[in-house]
Amino acid sequence: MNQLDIFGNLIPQKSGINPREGLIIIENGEYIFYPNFFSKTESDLLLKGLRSHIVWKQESMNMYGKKIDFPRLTAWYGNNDKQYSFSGITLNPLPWTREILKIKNKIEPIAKTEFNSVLLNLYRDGNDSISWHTDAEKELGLNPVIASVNFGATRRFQLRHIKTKEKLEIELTNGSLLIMQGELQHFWQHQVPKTSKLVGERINLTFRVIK
Ligand SMILES: O=C(O)CCC(=O)C(=O)O
Ligand SMILES: [Mn+2]
Repeated sequence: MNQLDIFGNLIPQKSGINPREGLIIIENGEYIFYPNFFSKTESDLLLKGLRSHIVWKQESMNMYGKKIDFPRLTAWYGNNDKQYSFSGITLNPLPWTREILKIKNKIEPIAKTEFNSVLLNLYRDGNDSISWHTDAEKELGLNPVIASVNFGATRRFQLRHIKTKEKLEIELTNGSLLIMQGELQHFWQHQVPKTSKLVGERINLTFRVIK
């Protein structure tokens, strides 16, 4: 549980791996974390379903005239009037699937947000990753609420304060829910680094509101 000071205010989280759950207030931002939001049975079923029903794509970007593959597979689903552009690519959404809607319906009351799109990432092994970035595209609005759901292998999620370089780490376990909100995207970058550990597949879904 969160710790409160004598005035009843939440004590900001210090650097290091964060095993706490619930609403976590940090400097210049906040997030909500539940390591076991989905049960193991539910998570294993959703991992299998998403693995086979989602149309996974190898997207690439252009860097200095060279085509570079993203180190993971991706997919974009949601309301059909919402396009999304990042890293030089523009995605048109595929229609919601039964599994994605099941997840969306379960997380929306916690996020207090109605999402209209979801970006899915498939990390095939420890060599797949996403490097330092913020989810601060214009179409996400000023202080976006981004709900990230994880199935499969546990991977380490890192946050780094843009100015102070302070680092926080969270183990994103099978069935976990991480909601980034408040000013977080203005002040903190995040990444899931590669790992030399032998890890299996992991599917991450980040639900977003495209304005
Ligand atoms: O896989 C994750 O936990 C993070 C994914 C992410 O940051 C993104 O898709 O923008
Ligand atoms: Mn992100």
